[in-house]
Amino acid sequence: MSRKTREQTEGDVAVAEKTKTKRPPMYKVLLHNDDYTPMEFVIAILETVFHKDHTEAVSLMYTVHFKGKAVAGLYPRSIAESKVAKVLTLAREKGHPLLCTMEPDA
Ligand code: TYC
Repeated sequence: MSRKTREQTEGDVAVAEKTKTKRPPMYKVLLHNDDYTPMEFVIAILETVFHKDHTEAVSLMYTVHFKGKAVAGLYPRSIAESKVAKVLTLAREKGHPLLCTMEPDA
């Protein structure tokens, strides 16, 4: 059996620490379909909150409309929480029932 040198072990620790600091756990932010939120409002949310261009926003809105839900973005936890809160605040201000949730990525 071979044994690691101190340098190799320190290298492993450095790699582990680097991995931890550079790759936080990621969360999917999902938009859910409903029968009342206007399509144009969902498109505007995708453009303003999730920084999609207009073509991608329209496509994603239709994915939600026809399939029930879709991932609007993938973010570290605190950013995902902010996106969800922003979407819900904007939707409720306009009286729309739009649902936005987050879940761990895999
Ligand atoms: N189904 C809605 C309609 O027909 C549009 C819609 C799309 C609502 C996406 C929510 O996340 C949503 N007006």
